[in-house]
Amino acid sequence: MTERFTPTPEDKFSFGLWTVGWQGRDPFGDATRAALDPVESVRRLAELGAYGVTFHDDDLIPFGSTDAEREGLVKRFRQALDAGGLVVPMATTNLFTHPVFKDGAFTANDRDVRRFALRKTLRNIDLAVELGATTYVAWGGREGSESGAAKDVRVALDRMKEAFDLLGDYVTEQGYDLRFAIEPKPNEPRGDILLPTIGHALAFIERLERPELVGVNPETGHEQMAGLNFPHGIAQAMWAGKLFHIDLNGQSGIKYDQDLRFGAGDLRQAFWLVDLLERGGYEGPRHFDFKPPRTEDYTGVWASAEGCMRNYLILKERAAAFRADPAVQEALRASRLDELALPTAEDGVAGLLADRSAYEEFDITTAAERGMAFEVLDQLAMDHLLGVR
Ligand code: 3MF
Ligand code: MG
Ligand code: MG
Repeated sequence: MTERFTPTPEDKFSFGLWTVGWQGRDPFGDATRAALDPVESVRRLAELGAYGVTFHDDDLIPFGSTDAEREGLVKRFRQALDAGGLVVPMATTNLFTHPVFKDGAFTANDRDVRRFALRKTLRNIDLAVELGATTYVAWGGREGSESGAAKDVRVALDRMKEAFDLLGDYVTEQGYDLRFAIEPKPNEPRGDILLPTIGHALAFIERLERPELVGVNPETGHEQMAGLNFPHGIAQAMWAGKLFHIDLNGQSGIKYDQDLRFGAGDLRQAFWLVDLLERGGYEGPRHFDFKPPRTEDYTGVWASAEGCMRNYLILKERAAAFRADPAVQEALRASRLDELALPTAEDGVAGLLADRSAYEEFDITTAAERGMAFEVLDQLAMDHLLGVR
């Protein structure tokens, strides 16, 4: 492998324990791989050049463990982190596997389930902070329904708001340096999930009591499952100051959540995404939430994890080459990207109304006839992406 695509901790690559640790169980088939010890995951990820590891409470401490077991597991994990030099930038709660969450957690119709979900989350927030996490992700995979009357969505959103307001109160009262990131997904496992896209989540956050504490953790495949353009969604999250974290992976079109390694699936969107993250000042972890296919043994698992990072670094190099190419800069000017950056009416309404060239004398025919030169620009991008320029 080429040296320049070998990751280092400065690249800020992180992985969920549940990604490399996925045993390949799916709705139609049993596990194809043996369980992976989190300590082994930490060791291998450190070797591969990752900087961080993330976890659901249950990834580290199996559901139902005693306090003594919990203590022992956390201690081993911490030792592994120290030995490998890995950090825990983010943690999250599993509010979807146990049958008690079959109708959701923060928005389950059953009030006692909602209270349990909050307690489970608060408990893991303490551990997350103890391990140094500054972001707490909330993916509400079971918050939703399969049928119309089963969920009163407006009321469920009241409960969702109540949950995030309470979590915000808790971290504020505790003085924790921790922000929340909502992870949208349109469906799977529920037929329809609440807060299905980045846009829904951004609008929801503005209704919270402490909106500054809450952002988004968008996942490549989740937006693409809804047929949406992931880089566009990320750009809007960045524009809103809400890109607190990101789940990178691959997806081929509108189908089940594939969780392919980053770069597989829609490669062009991956290229524009890396271009955006690198140019747009995103400083958070480049976090991979993928599933090494169940065809793979552990050699394949680590090759898949390596591939995520390698593809990111290749795309980073390709995007930088695209931006540095004088022909691209010329093509960007020909496509008038510099003009898009100018305010439209800094002269205000009065100035706009007084400007006859804006309307009365505007040469509509000429303006309608001029080409945008986007095809030349896009082919240059393609040439860079394919490595022929
Ligand atoms: C499911 C997901 C989740 C979330 C995780 C929070 C199991 O499609 O993407 O992974 O990412 O629960 O980070
Ligand atoms: Mg996913
Ligand atoms: Mg995810």
